[in-house]
Amino acid sequence: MPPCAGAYANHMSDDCLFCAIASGAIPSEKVLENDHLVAFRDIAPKAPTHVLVVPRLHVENVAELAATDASLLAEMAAAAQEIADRECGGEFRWIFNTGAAAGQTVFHVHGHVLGGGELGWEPA
Ligand code: D5M
Repeated sequence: MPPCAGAYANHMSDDCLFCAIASGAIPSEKVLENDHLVAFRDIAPKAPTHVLVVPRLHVENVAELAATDASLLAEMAAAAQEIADRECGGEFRWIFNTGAAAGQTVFHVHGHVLGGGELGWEPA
């Protein structure tokens, strides 16, 4: 069985950075992991806590995930809350960049969990 295993082992995409991180082929600092998702620290953190929550299922963006497997999106929300409970007193910002113009650079859906300090609001 491939190292990513779980129910989504057959739904990986070749040449996808986050599929490779989810499978363990590329190392990351994981903070949470189960059969359906992984969460790991962003390589360029924008807040004291900056974790990416990533489903093992390869879909491009949050709308596609909601349409494909809404319960998996709900699991991602629960994981984000669990991480924020551990690291930021339960309060956090959850961001899904969707499309290149919005800043999406990795086209495997991921929720940014940001917290642990006073966050500004500078979307531009
Ligand atoms: O977010 C993509 C995010 O992915 C961005 O904040 C950097 C992060 N990134 C890129 N490569 C890595 C590795 N190897 N480990 C951890 N984090 C990484 P987007 O919303 O697509 O701009």
